[in-house]
Amino acid sequence: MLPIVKGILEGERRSLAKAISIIDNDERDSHRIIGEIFSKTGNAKIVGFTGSGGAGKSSLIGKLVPNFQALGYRVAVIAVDPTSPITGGAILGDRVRMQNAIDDNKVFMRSIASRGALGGVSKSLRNVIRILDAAGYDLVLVESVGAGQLEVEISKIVNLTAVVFTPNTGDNIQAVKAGLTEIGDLYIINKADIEGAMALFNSVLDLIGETERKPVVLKVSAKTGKGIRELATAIDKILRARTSNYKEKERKMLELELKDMVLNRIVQRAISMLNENDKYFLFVDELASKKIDPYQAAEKLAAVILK
Ligand SMILES: Nc1nc2c(ncn2[C@@H]2O[C@H](COP(=O)(O)OP(=O)(O)OP(=O)(O)O)[C@@H](O)[C@H]2O)c(=O)[nH]1
Ligand SMILES: [Mg+2]
Repeated sequence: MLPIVKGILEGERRSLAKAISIIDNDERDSHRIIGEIFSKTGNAKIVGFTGSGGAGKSSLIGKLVPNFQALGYRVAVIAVDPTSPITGGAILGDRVRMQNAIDDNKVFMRSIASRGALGGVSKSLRNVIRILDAAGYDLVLVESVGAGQLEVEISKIVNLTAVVFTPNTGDNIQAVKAGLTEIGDLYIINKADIEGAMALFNSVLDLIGETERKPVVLKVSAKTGKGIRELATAIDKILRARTSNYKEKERKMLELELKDMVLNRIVQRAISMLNENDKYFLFVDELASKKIDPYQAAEKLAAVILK
């Protein structure tokens, strides 16, 4: 067993931090580490928090953590930051924001970078969660910004997606409609203490309430703390109600992951096969001199490679 793996299994923070860096930077040892801890994973429940920048995700998480701890969870937080590297300012700001509420020795917090590629984030996130899971954290909260493809990817990894809306960041019903209706299991209207929260709450209820999944919609304020305990209870309740689905969901996730990884290897292999095949450049020549059209060229070349 690698010494770092021993540290992970003992929940030793320095080993955890180091292992997460190794995973996130896709260093050589990452495969061995995952290989050695994999059989000890599968216990953690994962909740994603998504929503526009400034919606209050970090503030909410900060207030939720002690409530989850009171419910008996060992909590870890991962901020997926697609723009800034690990040393960037975002997580520092978040730390300050979360600080009041969080006892640093009981919660593990970390941000992961993504280096642009979507696949990179998913891979990093899955494996970082495995590290935390093996270390005994049984509730992992994942913060990510936005409503794009990244959130859809993340929603495949987490057990529950909470979408955070707020009246003052231009969130309106259009934003709700734009994709987020599909990924949310829980909709949180944050900043209930400011103007417009009730109207937004009602609009979201109208829109979401009609969908088949009937997700929960809650109004809270991370600032005043109103509704936070109820929110923690609601999340806990959904997680418990779904326990029977976990094995099934985990299986699906593993299937997707395996497919991704195999396809990746095949693509890499195919690219080198193409580059090494003389016919490739012959076809390019023929294309350039208009002797063949792209469809025919692709068809013939693929047949040569796949032969
Ligand atoms: N009035 C009010 N302000 C809040 C509330 N929750 C958060 N804020 C403020 O909103 C701002 C953004 O909060 P964050 O928690 O950083 O929001 P975020 O969604 O994590 O932001 P990003 O990580 O940048 O996407 C901060 O200034 C908070 O103090 C709330 O319930 N009411
Ligand atoms: Mg934040």
